[in-house]
Amino acid sequence: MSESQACIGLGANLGDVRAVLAAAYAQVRQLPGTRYHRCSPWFTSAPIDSSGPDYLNAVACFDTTLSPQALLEALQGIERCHARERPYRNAPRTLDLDLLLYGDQQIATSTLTVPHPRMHERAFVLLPLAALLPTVVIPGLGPVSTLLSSVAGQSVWRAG
Ligand code: PH2
Ligand code: MG
Ligand code: MG
Repeated sequence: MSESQACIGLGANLGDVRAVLAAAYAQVRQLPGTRYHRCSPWFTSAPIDSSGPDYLNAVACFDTTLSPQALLEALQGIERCHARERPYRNAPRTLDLDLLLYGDQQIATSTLTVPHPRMHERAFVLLPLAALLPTVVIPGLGPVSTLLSSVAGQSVWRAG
């Protein structure tokens, strides 16, 4: 079966974010059909188009034989384990797991858009992604290093 490199964004700003993100990442590492897991450093940032406390974010990547849709559903299952609620768009959340990249594929279905449609506008995604995969190219958008310059005004700092 063919294997692709997937990148996911992890984020949270409600509750015990460090504990929940650590537990969620451990669950991601256990997903069937995934191997060679790597995670960026953790970053803190103020909510962008959202509200509540500061967010803790990271990007993880791994090789997987799961299809994009199967991976999306697995990530949503982990979100549900951690009491993720969706009362309104961009509401503060106990856990957010976003499928950012799936190999070099561009996907647009009713349930999934890859690359994630707003990832190139968000320093809290691009900085950890660049720390993990400095030469990655976001399909249709360009190298992460180039995209970073357009989000230079957003304040994101390495979590202590
Ligand atoms: N996620 C959002 C909206 N805004 N802001 C920060 N700083 N970090 C996030 O993860 C985040 C956000 C929607 O998923
Ligand atoms: Mg998100
Ligand atoms: Mg999400």
